[in-house]
Amino acid sequence: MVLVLNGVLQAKCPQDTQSLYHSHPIYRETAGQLLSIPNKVIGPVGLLYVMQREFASTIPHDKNVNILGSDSATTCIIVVVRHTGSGAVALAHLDGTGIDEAVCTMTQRVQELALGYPEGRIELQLVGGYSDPNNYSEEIFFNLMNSFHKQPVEIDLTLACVGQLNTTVRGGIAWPLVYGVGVNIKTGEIFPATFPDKGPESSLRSAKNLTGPPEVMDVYDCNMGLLRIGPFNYKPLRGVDLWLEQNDEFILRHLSTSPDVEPPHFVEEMRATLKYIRENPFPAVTVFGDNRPHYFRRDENTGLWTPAVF
Ligand SMILES: *[C@@H]1O[C@H](CO)[C@@H](O)[C@H](O)[C@H]1NC(C)=O
Ligand SMILES: *[C@@H]1O[C@H](CO)[C@@H](O)[C@H](O)[C@H]1NC(C)=O
Ligand SMILES: CC(=O)N[C@H]1CO[C@H](CO)[C@@H](O)[C@@H]1O
Repeated sequence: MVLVLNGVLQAKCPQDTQSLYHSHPIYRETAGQLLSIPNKVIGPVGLLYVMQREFASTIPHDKNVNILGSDSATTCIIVVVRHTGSGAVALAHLDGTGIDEAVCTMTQRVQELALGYPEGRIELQLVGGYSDPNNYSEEIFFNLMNSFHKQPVEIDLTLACVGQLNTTVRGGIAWPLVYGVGVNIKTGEIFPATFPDKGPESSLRSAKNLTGPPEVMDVYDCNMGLLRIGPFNYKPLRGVDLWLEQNDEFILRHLSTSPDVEPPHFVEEMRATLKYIRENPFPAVTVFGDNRPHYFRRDENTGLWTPAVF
């Protein structure tokens, strides 16, 4: 019983986004403030990009990271947990799977990073998950609320730009208004953003999302300043050659949860992922043969993540 809405401890968590916005109109205002900020296009320097089924956490004086961010959310929800006293922050991009565990781990991680700061509360911000025709995002919202409600600390929901508040109707089709957000880790400021560069090994990470285990992966060690990928395995994709022979429309219709409203690069990225799976059907052998993570460190000259050799 520890979810706090608009400053008030809740006995029950909201059943859906409609009832949240109905009982607490303040969330309409804060979502409106987010939506009034113009979208920023963020380059790779100082960026820690979080892909679907990943999370990362850090602290304001991390010299390797300025912005934590994720985009292409459509039916997914981007979750930001931040401790106000220390500024420790975690960001996840969640679909329907692994929510309970991810919520628990993110909350614990932020608390660990906030040790030694007696003042401060834990704030929660949710962005993404437009009103899709299958109600995928409503289900994610509901599961998120329940998972946060179970945490042993009080969690203040300060922003929920999801469901109808993140939806506009054009030509009879519901569209998301915000596809992605960035968090300035120094100030905690959150803003709509897109990220053309998804960071190292994006096809490998995307392959894990497509056919891999449902666990949400922690991709960053802020004490060491290391981006960390794997080790993990994913299933070879049956008929991957057949998939690659299909036209764009087919790929869009069958591999997206929201084919009408995907960003323009969706099919291109999906093809790159399918090709990657074709070339690496058994990553446990060909990619993570030594069963060790792949590490990347921020290069001081270029500001980009480069493979770290030990
Ligand atoms: C989605 O939710 C709305 C409102 O609760 C409902 O009217 C609609 O039938 C649902 N759609 C599906 C596909 O479940
Ligand atoms: C992850 O996989 C789902 C299908 O399970 C797909 O709709 C989504 O676009 C994928 N996301 C990325 C980043 O590859
Ligand atoms: C369809 C719908 O509810 N759209 C809303 C999207 O968000 C803006 C800002 O909160 C609202 O003004 C729209 O009504």
